[in-house]
Amino acid sequence: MNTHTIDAPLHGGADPEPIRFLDEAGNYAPSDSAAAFADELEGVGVEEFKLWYRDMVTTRAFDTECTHLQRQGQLALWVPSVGQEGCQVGLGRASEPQDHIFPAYREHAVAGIRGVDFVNVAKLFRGLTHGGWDVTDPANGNFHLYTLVLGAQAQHATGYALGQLLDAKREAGDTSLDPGEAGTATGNATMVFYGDGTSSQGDANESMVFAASYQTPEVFVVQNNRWAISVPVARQSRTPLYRRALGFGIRAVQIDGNDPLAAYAVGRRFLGLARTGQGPGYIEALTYRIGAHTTSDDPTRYREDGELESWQQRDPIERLEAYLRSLGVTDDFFEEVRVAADVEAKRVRDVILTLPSPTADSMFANVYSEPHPRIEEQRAWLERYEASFEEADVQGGVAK
Ligand SMILES: Cc1ncc(C[n+]2csc(CCOP(=O)(O)OP(=O)(O)O)c2C)c(N)n1
Ligand SMILES: [Mg+2]
Repeated sequence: MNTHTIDAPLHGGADPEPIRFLDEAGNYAPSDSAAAFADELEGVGVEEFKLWYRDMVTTRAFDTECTHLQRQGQLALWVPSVGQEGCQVGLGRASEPQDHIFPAYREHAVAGIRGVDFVNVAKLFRGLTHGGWDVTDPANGNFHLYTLVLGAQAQHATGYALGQLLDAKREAGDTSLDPGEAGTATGNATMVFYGDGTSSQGDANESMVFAASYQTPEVFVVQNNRWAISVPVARQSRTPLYRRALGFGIRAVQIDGNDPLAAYAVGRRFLGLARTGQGPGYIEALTYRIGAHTTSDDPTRYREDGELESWQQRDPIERLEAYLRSLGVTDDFFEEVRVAADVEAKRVRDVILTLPSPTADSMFANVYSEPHPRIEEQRAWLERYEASFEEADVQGGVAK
C-alpha cells in the first residue's frame, strides 16, 4: 500500500525532470518535480548548508589524501568518491540516529556523518582490519561495513529492515512472524546504497521483491554515477533506473545527485514514510564518478574527455559554495573549512602510518559468533605452520 504516489508514468511517457532545488550554477531554482518535497526544507537554512558544505569538503580532502597514500604504496587500494559527495551528504544528513545504513564501498561522506572515524575507513584499505569498524559501537552510528560483493548489502539491508518491522510488531503485542499488512510504524528505517551497475545484480532485484511484498521500512539509494567500471549505464538498463523500482511497486524518484538539497528533501520524505509504516522507497541519484573506479583503474581508456569536463562543471561542492555565497557567506568561512579539512586529512595520514598490522590469527576471530571446531583446527594448523619456520631457522643456524 503506497499511500504516497509519485506522479510518474509506469509505462512509456515522459519522465519528470529530476528533482532539484539548486541549478547547476548554484541558484535556487527548484524544478517542478521538486515542489512536492519543498516542505522538507522548511526550517533548514544557512547553518545547515554550511555544515553540509563542510561535510563535502572534509570528505574530499580525506579522499584525495587516500589516493596519495595509495600512490605512495601506503594503501593497497583506494575507492574515490569525488563528485558524488552531494547526494551522499544530503542523504546522510537526512537520516536519524536510530536508522541503519548499509553502504557499498564509496560512501565515505555518509560514514563520516554517521560518526565513523575516517582512520577506520583508511585502515580497511591498508589491510589492517577484516571489517573496518565495530558496528555495535553506538559511536559508529549504525553504519554497517563496506560491502565489495555487489548487491549483497541490499539483501542485508532488506533482512535488517524486515527485522525492524517484526520488532515493532512484537512490541505492539503481535508476536506472529508474518509481517502482515503495511502500517506498523517502526520509528526507525534502513537505508542501503549501491550503484547503477549493481542495480542489475540478482541480489538487488530480489531485495526489492521482498521489500515490496513485506513493505519494509527501507530506502534504496542508487547512485547512478554513469559507469560500472568501464560499462556505461546505458548498457545496464533500457529504462531510467528508478522505473525499475516502480515495476516492483516501490515509490521511486530520480534526483539531481549533485544537489544536496534535493537529496536531503527526498531522503527526509522517504525515510519518514518508511519509519511510519508506509513502506519502502527508491531514490535514483544522477551523479558522476569524477575519478577512477579505483586506483587500479584508468578511466581515460573508456571515457571521453568532454564527458568528464561537463560533469566537472556540475561539481556539488562548487554548486553549494555558489549558493552559500548568494546567501552572504564570505571567504573567511570557505578558507576556514579548507584548512580544517586539510588538518583532518593529515591527521588520518599520521595515524594510519603508525598503526600495527593485525596478528595472523585475527582472521579466525569473527568467522562464527561462537567457537567452532573447524575454525579451531585451522587456527592450530596455522600456529604449527608458523612454528615450523622457527624450527627451520634454528636448524639452519639463523639467528632470529
Ligand atoms: C558480485 C560482484 N561482481 C563483480 C564485482 C566486480 N566489480 C567491482 S565494482 C564493479 C562495478 C560496480 O558498478 P556500480 O554498481 O555502478 O558502482 P560504482 O563502482 O560505480 O559506484 C564490479 C563489476 C564485484 N565486486 N562483485
Ligand atoms: Mg556506477
